[in-house]
Amino acid sequence: MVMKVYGTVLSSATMRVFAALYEKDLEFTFVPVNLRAGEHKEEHFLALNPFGQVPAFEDGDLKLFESRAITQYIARVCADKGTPLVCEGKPMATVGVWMEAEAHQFEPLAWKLRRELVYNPKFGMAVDAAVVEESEAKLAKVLDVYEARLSQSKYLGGDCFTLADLHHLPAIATLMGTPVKKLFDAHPKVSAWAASISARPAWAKVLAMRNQQ
Ligand SMILES: N[C@@H](CCC(=O)N[C@@H](CS)C(=O)NCC(=O)O)C(=O)O
Repeated sequence: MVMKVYGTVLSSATMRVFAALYEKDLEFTFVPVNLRAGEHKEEHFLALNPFGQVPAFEDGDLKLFESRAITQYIARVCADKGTPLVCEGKPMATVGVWMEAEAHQFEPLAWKLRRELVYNPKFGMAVDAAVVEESEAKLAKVLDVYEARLSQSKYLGGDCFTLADLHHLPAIATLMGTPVKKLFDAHPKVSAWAASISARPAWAKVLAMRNQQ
């Protein structure tokens, strides 16, 4: 049974799932969901994700939502394929710490900055300069912590690329095209890490899907 991803190539959460599938060299079916038409709030989609958000995921009779839970399922159920992405025992505890850091320290600020600097201008909405200034200042502090971590190990979870790194890819791809890039440039280890994870062939496949849109 081929896994199915419901979402859109413009959604960072959906891109996270594609990245995990490509790292694992898995075939999958992509079912586009038209957010502009509100398809994600329709009954048939709410049966897949009751929060009415993309992505949603099916593997046979298993239905999942929340991109980070989906990537963890893919990594564990296909442990013998492609890039490991997770590990066992004590090392996995550290990977878990950095997956949480991405979700709770990095992404909320990265999202505010993407909204203000990319999506609001795109949809003709005003940019709140105070939100940008405050979020940049807070993200700089988060990146100070990342800089210290990446001075100890090549990747956030340790010596290997894992989901802790992969989960950052969609936000980094967008932020690098905004003035927020300067915050990364000011952190040499973070900057080198961001460049190295962004150069992965699996991520290039995700970007190619987005660019075909
Ligand atoms: N925590 C969720 C976030 C999902 C999410 O925010 N999806 C966005 C697209 S990236 C969405 O569906 N937005 C439309 C909406 O909320 O109505 C995940 O990681 O899957």
